[in-house]
Amino acid sequence: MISQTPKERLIVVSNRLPFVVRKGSDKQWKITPGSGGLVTALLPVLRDRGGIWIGWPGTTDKIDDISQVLADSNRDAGYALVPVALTDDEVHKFYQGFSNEVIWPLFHDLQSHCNFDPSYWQVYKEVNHKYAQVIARQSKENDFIWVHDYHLMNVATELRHLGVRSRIGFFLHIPFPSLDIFLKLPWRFELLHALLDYDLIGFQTLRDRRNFVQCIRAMVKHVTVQGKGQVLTANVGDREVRIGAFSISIDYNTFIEEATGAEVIEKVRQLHGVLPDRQLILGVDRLDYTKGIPNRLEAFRNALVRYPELHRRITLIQIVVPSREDIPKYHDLRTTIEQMVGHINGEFTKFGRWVPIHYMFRNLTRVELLAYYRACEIALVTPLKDGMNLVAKEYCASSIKEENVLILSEFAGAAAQLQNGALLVNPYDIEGVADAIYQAFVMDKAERQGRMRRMRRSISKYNIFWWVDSFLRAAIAKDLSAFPLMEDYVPKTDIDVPVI
Ligand code: GDG
Repeated sequence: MISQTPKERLIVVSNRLPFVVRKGSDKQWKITPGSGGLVTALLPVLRDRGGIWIGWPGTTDKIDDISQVLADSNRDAGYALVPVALTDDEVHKFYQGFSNEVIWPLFHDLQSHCNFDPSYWQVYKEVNHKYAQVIARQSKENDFIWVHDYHLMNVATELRHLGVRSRIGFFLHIPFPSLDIFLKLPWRFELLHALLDYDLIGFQTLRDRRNFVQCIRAMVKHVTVQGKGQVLTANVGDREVRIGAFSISIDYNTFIEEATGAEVIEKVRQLHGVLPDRQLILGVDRLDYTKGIPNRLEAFRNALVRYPELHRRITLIQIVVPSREDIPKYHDLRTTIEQMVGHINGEFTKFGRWVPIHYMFRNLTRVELLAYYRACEIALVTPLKDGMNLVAKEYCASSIKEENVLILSEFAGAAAQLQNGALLVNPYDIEGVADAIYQAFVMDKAERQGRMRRMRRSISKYNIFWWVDSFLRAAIAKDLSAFPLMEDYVPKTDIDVPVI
């Protein structure tokens, strides 16, 4: 698939480099490759056509040393890694501040969590300028520059000011909010115009793209949008901007390979041995208020109250992965979750026989994560709002026997694609989620298999390589009619999920 894209050099830009750079106990720099679908999908393209990945190395230590270490460690890779240096104040105001206390909550429809501190916006622009300077130094005219995510929405504007004429694409990994919510942003006009300086803007779903189109139609003069299918064209003054929906995915085949490995199978056996004669329900999320963990715990409690036959027959394994703990809201969230787990276990535990929730607050190894995916008969993926949610897709890919049930929030981007197989729920509807837990528990094998098969077929076809390939082709294609909508993703209604 990758070979269908043109052979220009690719410059990938993301907030963080896809490598973890830190000093070992011997005071020497250590570089560990990052994991995850984006890295897996983009590194082969970078190797194939050559290019550069630009980003912050995750430390505010001296950049000259780090540049050298990155260059040395990557000498034969076929692509280069170039760091952007950030100070502690920049990390505080650009990353924790504007990115994670303004854009992250606002774009996830949680405006009450926003801290609209004007100094954050100032530093956000300065840091985006810094990234642009590094890109401008490194790029040549024919390169394609692909910028990722909400930390870097101003980069195209800064690059144009610096005289860069290359084509620039942008992909937003989180949702794009509706007009009424976007209007709350004090810097709404500047930010919208900044996005329109990209040549191609990619969103996760049709719903995000529709929200964006609604915003530009309402807020930008002399804009027209036309086309249908996956990629639209907007004419803004004398410029043409492409606007597409590209649902991100996973490296499906590698997931299956890893999930069938001996270590994973042994760990699954141990888990069933420790927790026998019941169905296991999995929740695994980064510590984040968008993931809806308290609502989920309330729904689980509701299921135990309304369906007593579930007692001792189900166990919830809730794993919370530490994240952004420097931000006070995240710290408070952890306390709330832990108090709720304590209350529910205190209320329902049968001493020596059954503890309803097994809770862990830590990072898992890949083997552990895959073992939980495989061992748990049901997954509860119930974010209040989510760009896509890769955990949902990874869980399905790991369901080798196709006997597991996915309960999925209709506000996760993944819902549009997986609605033919998942039990869709509104995460705010406590009784609705509780009923879905019960429905999953009693679902027979034939229905489980039918649902899981449909989801896996779709995830396998629209995998991470399809995502990279379709984005890169959309940036250069002459004929946009060659970009039909994903076949499973034919929204039946304007809100992407079925209505009665
Ligand atoms: C953003 C958007 C969008 C999690 N815990 C562990 C672990 N993970 C891995 C999972 C998965 C990834 O982290 C989480 O991805 P998500 O998509 O669920 O969520 P975000 O981190 O919020 O990502 C999201 C995504 O960007 C991509 O565009 O889908 O909507 O918010 O891959 O496997 N991996 C290991 N140990 C853990 O403890 N090894």
